[in-house]
Amino acid sequence: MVSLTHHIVEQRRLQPDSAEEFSTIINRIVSGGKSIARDLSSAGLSDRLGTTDAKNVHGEQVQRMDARANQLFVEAFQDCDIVQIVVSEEMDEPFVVAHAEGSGKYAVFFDPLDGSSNIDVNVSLGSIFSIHRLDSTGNFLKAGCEQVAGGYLLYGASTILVYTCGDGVHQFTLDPVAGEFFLSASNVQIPARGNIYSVNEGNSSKWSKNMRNIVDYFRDDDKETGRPYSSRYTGCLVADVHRVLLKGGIYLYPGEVQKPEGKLRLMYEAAPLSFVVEQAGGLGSTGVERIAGIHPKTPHQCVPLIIGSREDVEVAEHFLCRE
Ligand code: AHM
Ligand code: MG
Repeated sequence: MVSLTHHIVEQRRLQPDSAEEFSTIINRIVSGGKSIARDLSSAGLSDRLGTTDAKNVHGEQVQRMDARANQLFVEAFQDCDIVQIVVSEEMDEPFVVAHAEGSGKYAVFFDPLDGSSNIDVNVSLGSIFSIHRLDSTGNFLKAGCEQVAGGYLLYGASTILVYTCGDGVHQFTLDPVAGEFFLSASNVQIPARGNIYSVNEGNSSKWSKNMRNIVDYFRDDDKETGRPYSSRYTGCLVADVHRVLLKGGIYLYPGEVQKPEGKLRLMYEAAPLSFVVEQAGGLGSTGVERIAGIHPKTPHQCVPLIIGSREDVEVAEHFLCRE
């Protein structure tokens, strides 16, 4: 069995020094993720379910486990001297790591607990991460195509970690007895086309006509292209995109007429997941441009997201470019 630590050292795309630094960062992410997995597995027995009184920067009610997951990731980096900045969905301002202030080369972006409306009902959740290198001016807001690595943890029937550092997509499964992640799939490839579409159709009255046409297209009957597709939506982006990664198909969280930027966040949702999916041969798009090419203006900016099998995303882009 190949452990995660061993696998990282072997990554061909990384220079020896950055392989060591990357390994340090991933190990800290893993340590936060393992604590979250442990807390989730007994959340109903502790006082970890339910909401706090706080709202996050996006105006969403913060769940107790959101706050806990954020705290666990921040703690994991508190004494790290190579990560200078931690950005999280649950913190309005970037957290500056005292040990690395002015010298740390990296910034790490987190959605600490993705799909947190699933906590109270025991459905899958995830954590998403993205690692960037600061440039010479200290700028950490870089386009997705400049990520050092991106990936996610998925807390489902088992806990898995999926990551890419630009040399393919690799999946690891947590052995709960050993407390370690071991390689469970390497060089994951997404099918060129799938038969699943994943979208919150309850929002369809808020979409543009072309957006509604996309979903109608996937629901239409057409033997040659394998339609109608099946609909699957858990409300956890990580779980829904992971299904699409393995089985093929398309996940959409579009903009709305009154809210064209959509709901999902560029730096810690759309960009890292697009890095993973594109490394597996798929596409991550807003519908009119590639997610990987967007230059962020703010740490918490939102983008529409259409992601998945290349041919399926291209169909959606084709509809939207008529707008
Ligand atoms: P979160 O990170 O605060 O949980 O929000 C992101 C989640 C995604 O996981 C999911 O795909 C989407 O929001 C669900 O939103 P909706 O309930 O509007 O369908
Ligand atoms: Mg999220």
